[in-house]
Amino acid sequence: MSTKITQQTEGSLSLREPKQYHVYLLNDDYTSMDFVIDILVRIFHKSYVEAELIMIQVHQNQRGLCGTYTYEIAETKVHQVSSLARENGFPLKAVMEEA
Ligand code: TYC
Repeated sequence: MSTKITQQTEGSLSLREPKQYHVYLLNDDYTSMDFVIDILVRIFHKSYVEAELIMIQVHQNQRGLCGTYTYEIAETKVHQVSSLARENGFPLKAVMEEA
């Protein structure tokens, strides 16, 4: 009986705590630094100063962490980056990875 209660508790805990996904921006040679900062402020809700630091991190190390979200939110951010980038003629890409 106590085993069953434990299993049920663990089961409902895993329902309440969905997996988390890191979203990273990738470096490229063509997207402007200002556009990347703008994406970080608008899509990832960073302050201007934080956005500048993340942009420089991506520029130097090829990728940088923008945020950690549930699957659907992470997927939406990745799509928003692609469509805003495409609309503005930049190849900027974001990727997601299980945290
Ligand atoms: N490397 C780009 C440049 O020199 C700037 C850049 C930074 C592009 C971050 C993409 O995710 C990126 N203009």
